[in-house]
Amino acid sequence: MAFKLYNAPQSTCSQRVRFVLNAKGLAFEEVKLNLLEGDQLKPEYLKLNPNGVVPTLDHDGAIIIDSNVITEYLDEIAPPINFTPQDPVERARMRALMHFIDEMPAAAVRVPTFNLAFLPSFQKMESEAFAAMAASKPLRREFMFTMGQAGFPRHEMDAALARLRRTYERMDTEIEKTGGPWLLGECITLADVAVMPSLVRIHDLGLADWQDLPRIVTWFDNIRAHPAYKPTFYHGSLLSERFPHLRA
Ligand SMILES: N[C@@H](CCC(=O)N[C@@H](CS)C(=O)NCC(=O)O)C(=O)O
Repeated sequence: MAFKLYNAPQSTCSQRVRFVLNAKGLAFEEVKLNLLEGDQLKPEYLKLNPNGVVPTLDHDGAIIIDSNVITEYLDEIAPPINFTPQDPVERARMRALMHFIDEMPAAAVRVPTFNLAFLPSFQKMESEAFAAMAASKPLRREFMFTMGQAGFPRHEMDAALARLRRTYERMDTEIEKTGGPWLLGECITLADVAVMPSLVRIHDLGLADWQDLPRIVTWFDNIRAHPAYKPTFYHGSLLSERFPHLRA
């Protein structure tokens, strides 16, 4: 089996897939796209992924897109290390959480990410070049225009951080219900993998506000101690490692 992963080191969606590949011990060739330079919008890449986003998995020529779809695919084709419960009801719970995660933290985390890390690069662009780049994004056109070159206003940042806070509270409730330490109980699942990069990102941006939720503190320690964590977050995967202004 040959795997080629089109992705970006700092991309939270890519980090989900790298984590599962690493956990399963599957060797993969990594094609790194420069998202700020628009590699994801080039015609040859759009043929693979018409959404113009990473990640994209090429498995022996079969093209699979969307990070949660890719992680489920990997779990189906590459046992025995498994991130999906056997019981259909538990499996449904995991998938419901994955939908919640894509709708809430995965979407919300883009606001502080773009405002704090990427905005300075966009502010250096001529306004016409910025508008053309934003307009060329199949999935994120409106997001880019809403941000503009002035950045998201304070109330959008606050709303995004509130949605993230509600995510930690929801995770806390799930862990309390199942007995933890993972979201669905004793075993780590794709739901934990799906939410992990959002918490890592918020922590890296210095915005983590879950210290009053000990179950989340433990969950975060546990996921960072997982053997797949280090190879997934190689140097350059954290925004603070790539953007010196974040460290200042
Ligand atoms: N639902 C997609 C979302 C992928 C996505 O938003 N990827 C981001 C990086 S995490 C991206 O490629 N952004 C490029 C851009 O905004 O132009 C997935 O989970 O794969």
